Amino acid sequence: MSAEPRAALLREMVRIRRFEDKCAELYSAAKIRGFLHLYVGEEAVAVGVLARLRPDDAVVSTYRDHGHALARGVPMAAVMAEMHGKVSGCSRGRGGSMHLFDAEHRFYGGNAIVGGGLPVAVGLALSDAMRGHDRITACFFGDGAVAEGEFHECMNLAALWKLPVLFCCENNLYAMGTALSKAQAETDLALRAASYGMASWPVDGMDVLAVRAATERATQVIRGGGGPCFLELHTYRFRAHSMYDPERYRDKSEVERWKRHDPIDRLAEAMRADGELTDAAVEELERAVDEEIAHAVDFAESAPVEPVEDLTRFVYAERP
Ligand SMILES: Cc1ncc(C[n+]2csc(CCOP(=O)(O)OP(=O)(O)O)c2C)c(N)n1
Ligand SMILES: [Mg+2]
Repeated sequence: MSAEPRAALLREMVRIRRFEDKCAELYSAAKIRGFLHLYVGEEAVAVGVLARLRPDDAVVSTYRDHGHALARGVPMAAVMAEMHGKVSGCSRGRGGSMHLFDAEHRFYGGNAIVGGGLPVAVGLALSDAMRGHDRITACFFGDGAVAEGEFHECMNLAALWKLPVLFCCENNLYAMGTALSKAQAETDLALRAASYGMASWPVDGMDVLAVRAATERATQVIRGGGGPCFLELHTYRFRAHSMYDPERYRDKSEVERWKRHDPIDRLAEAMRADGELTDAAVEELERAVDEEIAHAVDFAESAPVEPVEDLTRFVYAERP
């Protein structure tokens, strides 16, 4: 792979990482409220998958949705304003961190319900199939969602009707404080997906190039009419489940071990080894990203809140 796309993947992962570091800081300062689930450590998944989707494909996310939204192209300022609950946010400040939404980018939302995005994704794909659109819906969800009944209903219908869904299972080994092996009898999630009769395979989710290549292969199958595909992306969150989690369920040494596979360092090291990345280029990248973040924070802090008289709007669809 040439230097240019690798630089773009690196830039996107650094953008997500530094954006979320800023969010954690703003949360501690009570500028951002509600729940906050960070994606730190898992950036290669969103960036690698979304690098191979087309603008007219659809994306469905989880409550850990900042990385998916940014990698999809939802403007950072609109995401930051949403985190602040401001009307200029991508969901008019009504959703917050867990409910980023942007129809223009076909980003059909974060979702606070574990597994809740799966039926939305299958419905979007069914709609595309019925209308004859050559479009894919990528659906991100965690290992925890595999224990939900709707997961199995969705896998079955998508396979039965050969719907164009790319199932992206972010297996970070934990659902809140419960280890996968303590909750699920069969922990090979790609194997379980295969039992529904769809192409599925495990992927090193800490390697953005591997994720990108697997997505390329899966989208070829789906666009070729082969029905849905399932990627089990092995990844790890470096930070707590949410900002309230004391992390008593895992050893610090386990976290440190996974940090040695940091997806950003891994790509940067490969690029350095090939003479594609210098210290000066890293500095410039971080400076540009920090400038974008500072602009997003200014935009969010100075944006207005929803006027009180609008508070009952959007509960039901408005008549034209
Ligand atoms: C239907 C439902 N059950 C329980 C919860 C509470 N809950 C919030 S996050 C979570 C863990 C989900 O873990 P996973 O799907 O692996 O995603 P991760 O947080 O690891 O990204 C649970 C059980 C919920 N939000 N929705
Ligand atoms: Mg998980």
